Amino acid sequence: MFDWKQDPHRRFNPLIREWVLVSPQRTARPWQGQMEEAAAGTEPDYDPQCYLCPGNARAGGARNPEYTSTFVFDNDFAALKPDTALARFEQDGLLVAESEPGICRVVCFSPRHNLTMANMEPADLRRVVDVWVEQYGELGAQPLINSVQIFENRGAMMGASNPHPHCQIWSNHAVPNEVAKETAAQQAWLGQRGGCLLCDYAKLERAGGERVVEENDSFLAVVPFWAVWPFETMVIAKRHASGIDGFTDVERDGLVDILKRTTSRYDRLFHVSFPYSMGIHQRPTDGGAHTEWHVHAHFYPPLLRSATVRKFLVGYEMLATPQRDITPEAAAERLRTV
Ligand code: H2U
Ligand code: ZN
Repeated sequence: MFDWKQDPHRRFNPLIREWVLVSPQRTARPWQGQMEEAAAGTEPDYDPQCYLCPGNARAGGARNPEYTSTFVFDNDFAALKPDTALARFEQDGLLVAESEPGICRVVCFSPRHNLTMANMEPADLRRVVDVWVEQYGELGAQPLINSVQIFENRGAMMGASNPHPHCQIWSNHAVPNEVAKETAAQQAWLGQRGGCLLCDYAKLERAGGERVVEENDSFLAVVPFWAVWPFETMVIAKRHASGIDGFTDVERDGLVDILKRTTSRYDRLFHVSFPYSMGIHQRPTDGGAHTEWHVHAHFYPPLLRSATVRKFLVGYEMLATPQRDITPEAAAERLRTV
């Protein structure tokens, strides 16, 4: 008899139409790596060296205003530039390149250097959500911008350059790989089943409850059935909306609530300010209605078994397919108990 809790199997991710290998039997294997607790960081309220704190100089020469809530600025070292001319190169179908115009911004969540989403006041985090909606609208309305990616790198382990609470927004002409895959999968689902993939998925997860970590009136946080990272979660809007601009006032507050609850659980799991990359996926801003699109956020945290022991996507995963040991059901259970 096959045991889904114990025996190796693969699971299908319908959002990107790729597989992940699950090997629960390996959670019993011996571990001889490090297990120490991370040093508890005590960051100050204000850091004179921080290029994001109010009033401080940035590396690019600009100086931040004495801002008191959120602060948005164009990235001084932007990966994309708005004045890039459209160009295409192709040789024998093998050498293909396209120019990529775009706009990159940085959003400071708070003037306070030592806060995180988990410990910000809900009203202050609500201001951040409002800024996300404003930026999505403003950037997406520009003719050259067809995709707006809001994302947060949290923690040195994920490459964040600074603990000051902030996120980045990269908006560009081409729809990036992950968003393109999710667009195609959601379009196909709508075409074949006549409904929304994530509305259907959210309904199924709410009915079962096994992978649900948090829930409020407007949102669900689940460890997806097809999760790759050990404690990966997906925050799904319960009501169908293609982007954050479709959220009501109540839903924006609901998003604040679910983000705070989910990141607080993360912090309690290994008693550390939990590192992750988080991003909001929503409809491309290419002028299409994109009714197939269902807005959601992904949390991809690297930690595996302690504050310092992380999962690597190497070896078989680089060459073949991603793999996990702890099942998504077991991960959800652990997150629910902290
Ligand atoms: P990360 O911590 O996620 O790397 O984001 C910080 C961003 O801030 C990064 O993209 C930008 C970097 O280019 N930055 C500035 O725009 N001005 C500065 O003075 C330093 C860093
Ligand atoms: Zn700071």
